[in-house]
Amino acid sequence: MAEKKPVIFKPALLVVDMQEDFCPPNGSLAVAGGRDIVAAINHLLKLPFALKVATKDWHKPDHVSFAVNHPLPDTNTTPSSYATNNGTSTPQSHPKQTKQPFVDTCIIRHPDDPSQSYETRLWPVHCVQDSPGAQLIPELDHQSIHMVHQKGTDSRVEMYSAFYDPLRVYDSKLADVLRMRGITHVYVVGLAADYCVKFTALDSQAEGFTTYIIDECTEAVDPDYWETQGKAEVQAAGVKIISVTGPEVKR
Ligand code: VGL
Ligand code: ZN
Repeated sequence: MAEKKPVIFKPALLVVDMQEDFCPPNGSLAVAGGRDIVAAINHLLKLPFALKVATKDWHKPDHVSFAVNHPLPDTNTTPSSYATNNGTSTPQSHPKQTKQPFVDTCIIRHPDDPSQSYETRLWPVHCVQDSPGAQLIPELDHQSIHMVHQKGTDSRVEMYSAFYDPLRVYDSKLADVLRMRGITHVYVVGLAADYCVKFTALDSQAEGFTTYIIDECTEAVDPDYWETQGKAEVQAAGVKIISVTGPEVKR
């Protein structure tokens, strides 16, 4: 018989990026159905998780993931023609062209070791610190949240995970927070399934927490990718995708 282990179960709920910019109707990076998962999340927030954390994507205006921060080489004018505007108020002859959100990508390099790099998708401006779009949606049960945890604050790196960026240039110390409180299991919900929820769950599992994504409490930017590939990717890493609806129990 297997040796008996002591029962330790101290679950945390991570509510990822339930912010205006990720929700219809006005979010700059709105995920379809993003607002509709809040009722199920609020149900979970009423339960006695040992720790309930809401994360916020919290970018400065110069964040590397904003497509507008990636100018294209100018083809119509000489490079100096609108760079400084010569100190006058003459309007620019044409707007500066930049990379396009959702379609273009950029390469991000480790600031101290350029040999380490990754390619990442570019986005519309979203979740700028203290802007209305960065606020948690008002429908969320704010009273039940113990702690708000900011991510994406280092403009040099993309940070989908609430723990750290892919090259660990920036570490939000979330793993320390969870360990300090003796958390054993982590339940991840929120937006978006295929980006911040996915990478937060992968890092949580890798940090040693038994990690779950709750299916009804997340929505994807690209639902087709999430259903056909994304779920299998996180499951292959040990993350469990669970459902909190039904069966109809007879009472
Ligand atoms: C997210 C894209 C860019 C997310 C954050 O919260 O899933 N997606 N920044
Ligand atoms: Zn972001």
